[in-house]
Amino acid sequence: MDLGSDIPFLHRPGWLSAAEATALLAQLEGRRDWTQGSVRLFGREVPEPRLTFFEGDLGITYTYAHRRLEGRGWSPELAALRDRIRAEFGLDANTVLANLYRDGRDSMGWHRDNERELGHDPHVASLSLGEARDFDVRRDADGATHRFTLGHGDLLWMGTQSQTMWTHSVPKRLKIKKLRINLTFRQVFC
Ligand SMILES: O=C(O)CCC(=O)C(=O)O
Repeated sequence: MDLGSDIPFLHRPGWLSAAEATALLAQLEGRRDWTQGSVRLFGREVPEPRLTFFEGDLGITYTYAHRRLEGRGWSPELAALRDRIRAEFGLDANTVLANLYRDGRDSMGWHRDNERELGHDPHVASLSLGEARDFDVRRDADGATHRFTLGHGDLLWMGTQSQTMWTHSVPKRLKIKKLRINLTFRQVFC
């Protein structure tokens, strides 16, 4: 089915210039706070198939899949991106959750970003760096799907109803040997 423009996702290829994206990728790759979290699924602790770190305003907490993340302030480079996103999309992001996919074996299953603290209609700005990966979205109403391929420096805006009427995923791609980093800027309401 051709979803045309009837879709609350906006793909902005090259939102960051290649030079900006490459510098940011190198900086983020070198961070020491990447961790492999685990989530509780059906009563079992399961390691996440990716690494993550979290930044946010001091005192902000965000919990997903029983994993509690705490804001301890912002690094200058991510604060600058947060401000740019705020100016361009009007999203008052006070947190960023970063995902590192070591290669195509890392992935993210179908889900929505709809935790209670994200409010009744969460909007998310998602920035991709490194290896291009597919990003699939699926509409609840009829199961229609659409695939984006998110490349180095691309921004994906997930707007109104993107988290209430749709799910999304990053499927495994076993032929991909290189790393990708994704930053999801979110507004957490206390
Ligand atoms: O890696 C991506 O592009 C998506 C990340 C995502 O879905 C999430 O953090 O909830």
